[in-house]
Amino acid sequence: MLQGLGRSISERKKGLFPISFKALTALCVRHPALTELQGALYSEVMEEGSDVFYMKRAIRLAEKGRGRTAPNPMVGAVVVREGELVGAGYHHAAGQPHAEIPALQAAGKSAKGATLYTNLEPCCHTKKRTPPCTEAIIESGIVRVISAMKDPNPLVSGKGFQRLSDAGIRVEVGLLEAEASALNAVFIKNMKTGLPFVTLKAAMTLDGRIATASGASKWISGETARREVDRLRAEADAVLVGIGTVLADDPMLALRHIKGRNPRRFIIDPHLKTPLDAKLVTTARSIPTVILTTTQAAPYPIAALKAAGVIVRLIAMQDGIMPFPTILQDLSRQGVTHLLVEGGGGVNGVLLRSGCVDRVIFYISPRFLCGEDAKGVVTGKAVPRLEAAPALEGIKVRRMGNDIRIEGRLKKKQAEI
Ligand code: AOF
Ligand code: ZN
Repeated sequence: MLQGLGRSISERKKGLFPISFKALTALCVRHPALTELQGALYSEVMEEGSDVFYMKRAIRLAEKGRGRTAPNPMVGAVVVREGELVGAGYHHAAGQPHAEIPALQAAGKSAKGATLYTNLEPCCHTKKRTPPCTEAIIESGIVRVISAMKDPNPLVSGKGFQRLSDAGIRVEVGLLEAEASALNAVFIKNMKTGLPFVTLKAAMTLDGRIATASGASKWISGETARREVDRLRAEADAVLVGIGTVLADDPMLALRHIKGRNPRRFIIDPHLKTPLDAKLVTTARSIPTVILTTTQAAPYPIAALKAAGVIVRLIAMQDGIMPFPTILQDLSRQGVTHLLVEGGGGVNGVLLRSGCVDRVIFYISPRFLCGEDAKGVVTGKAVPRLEAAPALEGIKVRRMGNDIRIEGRLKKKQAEI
């Protein structure tokens, strides 16, 4: 197991292996080309052997499962004995062993008397795909378990820690909890609400437009940003647009620049206007397409769409609209854990006003489309008061080529907290 975790310089640069101050200095002396990167590399420095050092390593290992573990969380584990790392592992995919198992296997007899670091509470529940990790930990002779956070899964939540301490293991919880919760934000939302995590993504100009008056939008953002959108698509298990976007752009919503798993494609189409020759329809047999419509849709296209391999779901209307919370419940029933919304202004507006968005990622191109006949990024009825404006927190800003990327989590309104 440890062999697969080689400590090459490139991996260190990617931050997979936090490095000690001494080791980094020696590395820079040996490889003068690294001097330029020293600033960035020093931010990775932390005291080797500290609890934080090993927990960071567990979190970085967990991240290796990104995009493959749904509906499970990303989890990493390391085993440390007398200051020496003797085992490491991570959860590769749902149905496969949990992170603790390969870490303990690699440690073998050295696990006796050792400490296990993991970013999530070890599981203790049975009647599931894999056996409970708590029993493997107890049998291995581990004496101390450090976890970043409780498992939000009600079948575990605190019971895993209890089982370990009942067996005489020292349990410490909460180290780097903020990082660990951010890492598994999707899993936490799924467990706590039963609904998919929603990321709203858009590419716009500096004046908040996503297309010219005639609908031209290819391409607002540059290639670096567009590549990242592919990564977002590969990470989510579903992508959603409104019928307006289908009619204006005829999008494919598939990975274009990178290899990976394509998400299922969902269209909100209340009156069933999706053309039979739309790319989302003609490719439905290779990448699933689902149309969310209402009982008001004309019956005949349903049969034609189904014949083309499209799945059609009827959503109950409420006050003449398809309520987004109902849509999310339906997606959850179809096994969606993370929804990426790439809607036009209409869908973006409905979603932001409905309070159903968890995270926003906008790419801003330093250009202007100059005028209200160009399509806006968020349209529909404006919020009546400044205090009612949906707002972001935990903002991250990054430059991507010529574009600016801004990401944030939607602040919960007082009533929702
Ligand atoms: C851990 N370590 O690596 C993971 C955990 O269906 P299963 O057997 O894979 O169990 C899934 C549940 O186990 C999941 O909902 C979560 O509570 C926990 N995930 N726990 O100790 C791991 N992936
Ligand atoms: Zn487990």
